[in-house]
Amino acid sequence: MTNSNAPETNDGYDINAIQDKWLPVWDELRPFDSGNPTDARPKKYVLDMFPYPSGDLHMGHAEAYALGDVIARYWVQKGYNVMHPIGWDSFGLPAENAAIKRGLDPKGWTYDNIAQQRASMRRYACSFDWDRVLITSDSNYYRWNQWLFLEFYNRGLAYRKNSNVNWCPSCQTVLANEQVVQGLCERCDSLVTKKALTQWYFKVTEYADRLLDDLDTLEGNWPSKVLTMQRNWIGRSYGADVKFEIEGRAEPISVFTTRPDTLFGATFMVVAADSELAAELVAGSDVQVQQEFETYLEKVKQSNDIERLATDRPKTGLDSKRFAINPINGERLPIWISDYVLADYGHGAIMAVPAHDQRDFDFAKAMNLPIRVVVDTGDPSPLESQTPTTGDGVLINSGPLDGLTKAEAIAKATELLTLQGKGKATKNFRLRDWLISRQRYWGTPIPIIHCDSCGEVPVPAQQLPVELPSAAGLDLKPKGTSPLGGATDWVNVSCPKCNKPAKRDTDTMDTFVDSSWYFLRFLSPNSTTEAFDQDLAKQWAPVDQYVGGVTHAILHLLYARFFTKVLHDLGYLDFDEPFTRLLNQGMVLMNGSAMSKSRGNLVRLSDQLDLHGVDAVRLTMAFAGPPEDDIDWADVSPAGSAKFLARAWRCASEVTGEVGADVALGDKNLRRATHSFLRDFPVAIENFKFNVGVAKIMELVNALRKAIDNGPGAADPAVREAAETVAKALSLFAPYTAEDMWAKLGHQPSVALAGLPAADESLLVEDSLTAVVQVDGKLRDKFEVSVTITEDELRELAFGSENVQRAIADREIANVIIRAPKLVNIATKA
Ligand code: ANZ
Ligand code: ZN
Repeated sequence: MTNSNAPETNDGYDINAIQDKWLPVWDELRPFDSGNPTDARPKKYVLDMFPYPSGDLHMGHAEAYALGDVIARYWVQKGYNVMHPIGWDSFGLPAENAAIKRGLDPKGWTYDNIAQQRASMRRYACSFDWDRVLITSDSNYYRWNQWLFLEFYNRGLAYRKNSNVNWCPSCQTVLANEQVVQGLCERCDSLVTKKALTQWYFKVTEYADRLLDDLDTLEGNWPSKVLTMQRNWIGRSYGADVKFEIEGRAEPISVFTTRPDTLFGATFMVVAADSELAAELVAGSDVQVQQEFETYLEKVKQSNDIERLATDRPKTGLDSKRFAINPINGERLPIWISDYVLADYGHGAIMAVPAHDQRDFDFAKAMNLPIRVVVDTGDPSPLESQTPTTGDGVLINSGPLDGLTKAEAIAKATELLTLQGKGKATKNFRLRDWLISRQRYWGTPIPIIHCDSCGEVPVPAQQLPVELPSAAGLDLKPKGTSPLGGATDWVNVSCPKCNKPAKRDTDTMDTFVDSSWYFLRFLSPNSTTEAFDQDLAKQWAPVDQYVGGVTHAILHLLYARFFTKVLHDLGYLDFDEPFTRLLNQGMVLMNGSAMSKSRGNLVRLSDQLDLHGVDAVRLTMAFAGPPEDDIDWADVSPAGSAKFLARAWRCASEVTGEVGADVALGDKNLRRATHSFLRDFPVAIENFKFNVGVAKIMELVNALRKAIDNGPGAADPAVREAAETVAKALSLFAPYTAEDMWAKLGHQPSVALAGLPAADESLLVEDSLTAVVQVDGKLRDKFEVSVTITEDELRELAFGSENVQRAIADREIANVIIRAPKLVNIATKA
């Protein structure tokens, strides 16, 4: 396979020939198999986030898999049995939309792409264990999604409810909160609206506290940015639920507040416009209010949560003409209706304290409502400065709370309310339950049958999998109801309980279900009897090192953590965090922006590989900078990488010393360079400083080159030692070149298994040290000298020193003691 775009051969270094030579050898050798039960090496599980098969590999994959491979190959070199599997996250909208656009079956399209990606990964020399592969759209995978769903269902962790859900009018499907990005559909960028629908949920909120608290155990091993994002997403706030009696309503209304200390400053109440409560309050008000409300609600439905919560947005709303009673002082408060209060947070209603909350302040101003200051923070009064104060201070205008600090007043107010049965301390989460049903074809069918007599009936375990019917004859175009409804033969079944005619649930699962436990499936990817092998999970899991994009910092990681905790509680796992260590790599940009076809700055990986060779591209990815940073492909030099690789390769081809010659006889300086490399390189790699690791290899190659040309020469055993070390280290980044070097050095493949020895500490003593010269017991001079300095050289230095000569003056020398390399002691005759 010669290529017309082949890089310059760089003096005999022909990367295309090298690639063609070694790929089949590795296929034969399978150096990265991890399945041998008698393998005595310690275990390590390194996992790269698996890709969507939405086309061939691109530059982003090239970066991610190059970096993940450095880690996996490093631990192999360090003597570990590394499990490094790969699979495809192959269900989901991207495949389905692409298939619809091209008029193809999502299945054919998906599996073609998988074949292409698999071939590219092989060419890219990823150190995957090719016996551990999974594809989530295989029924032998998704049947376990169904099994897990039923496990959850039986424990009350999967349930159906009707509520206002995020709806993408273009994808014609519901979206999880996490899939709404700044109010837009994550997939197609359409404005997301709300729709009342009955949907399936996983009860993530039951795990909210643990999902939050256990983040502390990941501190230091996960990027702190990701921990912060998870914490904010879960969003626990402590505060109080406070009950307000409502005039003309039997039941009081509860509000959630983080500031019960400000109860005396509440001057009105606000109810979310799209809540049932608002509709009910309005129904009990006058006709004019009812008409205004209807118009207002229509408008509110057009906007999303982000807009609604924005502080800089002009406030809108209407007076319900109903009244609430403040439980702390019996004050009568008007109830307003607005969209800045969300229906599904807290209780969908708030007590408004305009003096100490920005949005309440803006609303009070807009609607001309009273403002009462109750905390003196030392800042100018909100009434004068037109800015609410939110800080700590001393309570005023607050009866029994007067004189207390904010914290004291929060405690006291909560206590008073509790005593009177009008409130209690509580906490609230931003996290919502996970909406998992989708009205789309290409996903895991939900294993539930709906029967008119029995209601929801789980599909019996022995009837799993519920296979996805063929797409032939189905209209896959989004239309608001699942395309599976059209598969009448499939839908109509008899009820497993009563045998009467019943219907299958036609929704499919969110693909985040698939990726929430796939890391466990890799332990026994082909098992037809269980989702994963529990004994193997004990041995291998959790994942020691997870590598992937920061785009999955919230939802995927949160869901995988949730699944792990549930499986732990169900007794299937003996750990409850899935990923011990996490590395997020940055993005690959071109001229400052993300690559995209429409922007015209797309760089094709296959072109880069043809142009520079696999190794140069991989090395460039690792050398570009810290892995968390973005790489601008316009700023890096794969051609420079190729040149360096050629230089390293030539060194190996020039080595003439015998394999197995006694290295102790080799050149000391070069040996020291090799062993300080062996000391520093692992530190760099284990701290994800891959660019530093590459720089260290470059230094060693320089030393090696110098030793061959102007030093002890190509036959010196230290030269062989250095060249072999370069090949081993380089195998992490440039596996083809490294393998070829290894062969040139007279070894059998594979260099990947050669092992990186520990540094020989005895060779690492300082290169130079300070020698001192004493004359008659007094220190007269100091020199930086080489540790290998001879006695004669040291004598010459000492007697050449002006300071020493002055100290001796014209006296006669009685005695000279020289202890190279440290000391010269001169005694004169008195
Ligand atoms: C009175 C108050 C006074 C508040 C004050 C804040 C400052 P976090 O921290 O995000 O949990 N709130 C409660 N439910 C809401 C809803 N459904 N939609 C919009 N806002 C809501 O925020 C809790 C605070 O957000 C609560 O405390 C409430 O306003 C408001 F000086 O109550 B506060
Ligand atoms: Zn039935």
